[in-house]
Amino acid sequence: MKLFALFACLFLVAYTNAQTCGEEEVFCEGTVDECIPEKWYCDGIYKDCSNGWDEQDCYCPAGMYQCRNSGVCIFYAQFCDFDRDCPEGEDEKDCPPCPGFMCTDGKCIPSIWACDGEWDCDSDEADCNCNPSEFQCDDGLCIPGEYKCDSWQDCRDKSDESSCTRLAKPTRLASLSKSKSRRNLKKVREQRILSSCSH
Ligand SMILES: [Ca+2]
Ligand SMILES: [Ca+2]
Ligand SMILES: [Ca+2]
Ligand SMILES: [Ca+2]
Repeated sequence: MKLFALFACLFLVAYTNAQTCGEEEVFCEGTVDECIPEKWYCDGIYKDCSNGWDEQDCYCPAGMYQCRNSGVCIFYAQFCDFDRDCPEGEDEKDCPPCPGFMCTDGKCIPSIWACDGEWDCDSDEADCNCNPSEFQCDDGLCIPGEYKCDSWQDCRDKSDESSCTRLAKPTRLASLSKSKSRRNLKKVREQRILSSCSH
């Protein structure tokens, strides 16, 4: 019974200490009241807890960050790169705001990718104003007007091929030529993006 009371007491002390750490901190187990920033845990750089607890049981190579709980190893360059690399997302916390277009799923993309006719995240093609010559899919994507009712699905939601009166299927030749022009369209967009990045 005494042993149980001792364990209960130790647990209570550890729990109470853990609770005194801030939200972005971890408690140094085995110490009385030491807390360190999360990013210092298993950072392979320095023993930040006085007893070195933060660098025990770490298996990521030196210079890599070990994500909490999951143990996933990431490079420090993956912090604040607008991609969630740690399962719990601590690599994307407290980061500067997105310099481009912020998608509703948390992804940050260059502004020129928004409303460019290709989905780059969950929301960059919604709420775009199409040119008069374009057709707007129900989900917001703009596609060339001639792609409407051409028996090819161009809108993710198939709205370009719904409400069509004609059912004619494209000839093999027509299909090939359209496929080529679509590939070219994509290539042009990629070149446009690359050239804008190099400036
Ligand atoms: Ca450390
Ligand atoms: Ca990241
Ligand atoms: Ca886009
Ligand atoms: Ca179509």
